[in-house]
Amino acid sequence: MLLKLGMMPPPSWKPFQPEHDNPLAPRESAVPTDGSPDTTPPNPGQLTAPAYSKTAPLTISYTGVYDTQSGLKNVKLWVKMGTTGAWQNTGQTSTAASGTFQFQPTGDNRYYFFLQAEDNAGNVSPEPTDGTVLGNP
Ligand SMILES: [Ca+2]
Repeated sequence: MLLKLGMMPPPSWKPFQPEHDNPLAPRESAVPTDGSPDTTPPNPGQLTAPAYSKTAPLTISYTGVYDTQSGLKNVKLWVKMGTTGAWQNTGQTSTAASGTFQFQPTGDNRYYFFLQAEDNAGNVSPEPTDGTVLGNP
């Protein structure tokens, strides 16, 4: 009679129970806690510019830009030159929730400034219009 002996497990042997592969274990998730996609544009905050300046460039300060879901991507500075000018994107952007822009005026005139904000989900706050900014229809 041939006996074949197997290895006996040591006394401390326990069934293998991986801690991290348990499908019933709670897991962290990258999905927002409320599970909803971000469809809301950021709050574009407020900006302040000097009422009158004899020096250039003009310093435009802003504060209070935020997005509560996907987070702020950037803010853009828009400008309007003169009361009859067209709103233009200056091309200046910032990723900070508050800060300053330096704007180089092209001559004596009245300049209007506006902030437009974008979040990380691609939502963008409205572009400026005379109606929304100056109250002129
Ligand atoms: Ca948002």
